[in-house]
Amino acid sequence: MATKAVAVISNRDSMEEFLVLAREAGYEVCGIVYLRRFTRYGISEDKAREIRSLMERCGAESVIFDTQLKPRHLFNISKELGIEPKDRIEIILEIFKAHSPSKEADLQIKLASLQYELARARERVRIRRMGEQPGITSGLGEYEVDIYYNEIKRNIQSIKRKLMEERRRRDIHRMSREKKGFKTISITGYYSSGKTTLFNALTGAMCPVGPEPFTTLSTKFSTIWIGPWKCYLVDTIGFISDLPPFMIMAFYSTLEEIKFSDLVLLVIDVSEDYDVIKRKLVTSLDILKKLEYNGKIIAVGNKVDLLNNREDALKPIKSLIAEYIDDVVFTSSKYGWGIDELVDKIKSALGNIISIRVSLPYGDGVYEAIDFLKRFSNNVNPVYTDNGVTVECEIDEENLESIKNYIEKRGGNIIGHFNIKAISQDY
Ligand SMILES: Nc1nc2c(ncn2[C@@H]2O[C@H](COP(=O)(O)OP(=O)(O)OP(=O)(O)O)[C@@H](O)[C@H]2O)c(=O)[nH]1
Ligand SMILES: [Mg+2]
Repeated sequence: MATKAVAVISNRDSMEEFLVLAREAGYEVCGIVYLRRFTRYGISEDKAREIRSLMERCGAESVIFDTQLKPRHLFNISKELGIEPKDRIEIILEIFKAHSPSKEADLQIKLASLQYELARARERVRIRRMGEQPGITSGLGEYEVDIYYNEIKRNIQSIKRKLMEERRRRDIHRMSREKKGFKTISITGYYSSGKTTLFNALTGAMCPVGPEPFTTLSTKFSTIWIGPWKCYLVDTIGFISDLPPFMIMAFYSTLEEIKFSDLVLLVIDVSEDYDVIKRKLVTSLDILKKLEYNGKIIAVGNKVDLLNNREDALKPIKSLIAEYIDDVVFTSSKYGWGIDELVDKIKSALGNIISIRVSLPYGDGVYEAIDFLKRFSNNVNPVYTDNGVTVECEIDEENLESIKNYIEKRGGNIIGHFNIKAISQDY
């Protein structure tokens, strides 16, 4: 059952986004009050009256703010309204709580909640002690307040320790992937932009997709071949604007791995308004910077199937994206449009593909050599002739030297190699 709420909006630009978040957190927004600015103590008496009367008129049980409230503001507004409002952070935390799919995500959410609780503990305690709100801290004295405060701190420490263990496990995984020559490609972007749908289109996997925000809460991955590269394709949690730093730390530590990617696909929902696309694009790039990712980015302008007059509609979006990112592909992940072009761009971004012809004499180690080649290529098809084995396959040019050394040590040779791009031009 949705809770009826009055939404207090101070940032009209991102109002739509906030209303989606509110709905997802279980609120039915039955009235909206616009707030131009906060006063020193919170909101003016007039504003409080306006909110109260709207609440009465539409039967709202709750008030939600689209910004983060300072503890003092929260305290005073609660007093003014006779009810404790929820702010943007709590709304997001509620969504995350409702969707948490993994142990690590659980821990992240708990940590973020506790850190937020800690920041506001003293104020909350004071509010509750005034008897206006029943709750776990009602009626506590100063001594108990300290205990409550310290307990939160202890809980935070214990969760941080558990998260460190999880992180160490992920580090070990990552290093073993790197040793095996995997390339890591991370699919990033705003929530609901179509990351998981793209992930599915690229992998053929079936992961849950949905119109509600944060369908993917923890990072999911799959291993696939793209050209001669074994890739570790990662589907990530959606970006969101205006996250306070402590939340970025908590939730986005699952995004830390992005830093180690060889390539980032930044998915952008191009069916949204130009201004929204721009804001989300800039925010996404900002988040990637905060995550210390400095590598290659391919922009994926997704959901083109929703555009009328596609060519015209895409023109301004193309120029906008070109201001920030060199490589862009337009797709409809839902219908599989543009996926082949994207795969070609991914290949160009990952390196230079060349085709080689290896010949090996029969003898000990020929199968080992074939297995060796399979580490560098997905299309190793040996042909057995009277004089030995020949294998034609595509590899990353970077690996040519080490393959050559290995093959020559086993009495074989590489009898020709050519650039794939040069061949396709000849045809
Ligand atoms: N029309 C259309 N809808 C799409 C396309 N790609 C994704 N969608 C829809 O957009 C919604 C969100 O897609 P998801 O793939 O779950 O998006 P996401 O970015 O993974 O979302 P989060 O995991 O919540 O961050 C779903 O309803 C998809 O069916 C597309 O190319 N065209
Ligand atoms: Mg997803």
